[in-house]
Amino acid sequence: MSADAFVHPDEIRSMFSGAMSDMYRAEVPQYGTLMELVSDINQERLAADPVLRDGLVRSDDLDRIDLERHGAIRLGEPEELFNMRRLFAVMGMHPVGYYDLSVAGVPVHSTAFRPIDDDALRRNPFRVFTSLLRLELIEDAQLRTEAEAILAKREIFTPDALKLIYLAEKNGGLDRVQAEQFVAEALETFRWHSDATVSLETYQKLHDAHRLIADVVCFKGPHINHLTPRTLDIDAVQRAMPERGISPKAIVEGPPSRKCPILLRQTSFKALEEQVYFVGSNPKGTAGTHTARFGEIEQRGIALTAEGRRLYDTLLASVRHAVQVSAGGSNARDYETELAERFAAFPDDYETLRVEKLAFFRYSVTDAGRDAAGKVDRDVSVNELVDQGYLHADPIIYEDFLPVSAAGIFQSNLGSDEQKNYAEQSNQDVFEKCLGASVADELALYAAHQQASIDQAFETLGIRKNVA
Ligand code: OOG
Ligand code: NI
Repeated sequence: MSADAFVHPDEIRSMFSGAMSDMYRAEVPQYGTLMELVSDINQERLAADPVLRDGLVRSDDLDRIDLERHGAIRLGEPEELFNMRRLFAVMGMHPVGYYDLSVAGVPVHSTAFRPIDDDALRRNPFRVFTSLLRLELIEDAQLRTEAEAILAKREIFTPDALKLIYLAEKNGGLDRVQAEQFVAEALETFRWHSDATVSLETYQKLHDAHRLIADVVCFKGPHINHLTPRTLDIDAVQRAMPERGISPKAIVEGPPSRKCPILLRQTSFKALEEQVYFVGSNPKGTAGTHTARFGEIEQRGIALTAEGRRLYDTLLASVRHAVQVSAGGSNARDYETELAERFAAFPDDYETLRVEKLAFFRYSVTDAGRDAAGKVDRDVSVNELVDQGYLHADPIIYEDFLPVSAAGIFQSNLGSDEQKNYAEQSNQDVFEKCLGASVADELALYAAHQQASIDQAFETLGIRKNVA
């Protein structure tokens, strides 16, 4: 079959994220309410800020402003992760980054399946934060064996989904009919099932070991546990949630509000208590409840270099050391004040972020640079070219996640300050073996992106390649 007959992976991803959004809104009506709130506030911000609006028009983002940016799932077994990688690859989503959440008391490690190229991100930015349960962190050996046996019995992919993944790998793509079928079959894996696969007693035991373990082990599949649209004003959405009957987590995760946004800010509404049925003596099962699914919003800023990231991590750790926010959030104000004060040490203008190499930028040649092409001094530096007005620098947006924030999102949805101290630590090698591939290094991706823009600009200017 010719490549033309294949549906582009970016298009399959759009079909899939659209179908997932419809499914999730139908399953979790409060998520629909959050989407409406986000859209209203985005419209207000756009009307009030023509510069912001023009920027989004220029970057061709305006039409897609309300689209979901990410979702999350939690898997139980290595083979599930292996096949999930194959499934996401059909949609142009590849594993980027390794996140060890055990250091934050959550017994999982994770990656993000996401589009990598700029064009692919622009066409549809949808990504899925994917965690793998670390059963070895269950201390009770008998319970661990029981959990393993339960997971070994489940198959989270439909036979047709597996067949279509295989076909896509073999032929290099899917045609229209296959792509539509693939999306419908893939969706089944992410669907909510109110029938648990275990008895209430087993659920309770796993739940006592860690709430998250029960969420992963006791159900037929890795139900999508949240979706996350982009907001242009996260503080406004956080404030307005209660007016629409939505109960937000206590604080916004990530950096404070700034003139030049960095990395990622996110907040969520608390997971809902849902009716489920456990395996029991009567045919319908034993009625009970489970808390898992929620809604989240995010706002992204510039990607930081390793040095910038170190500064961010140090400042954030000092804030968290000074103020621990309780699940009730009674001291959320103190936390916000502390956050704002400590982050005053993080430069808040793009020029300083760039010159001090704290963040990544995409360089392009200005009109003046084009006029000067071929006449520019060959040994000139990137900074000099910017100062001379020949190069322009735009922020490269952070497309990944933050482990401390992710842990905060997990924690707020475990319904308590549940914290376990796990002795075993980070194990990227084991994760990559389960995945059947290595994860891309996100910092290397941003650095390559920046360097490619410099190479391109230097070529346009007619000078040798240089390093930022
Ligand atoms: C994932 C939590 C992490 C984020 O946005 O940082 C996450 C989960 O609860 O499964 O989605
Ligand atoms: Ni999330």
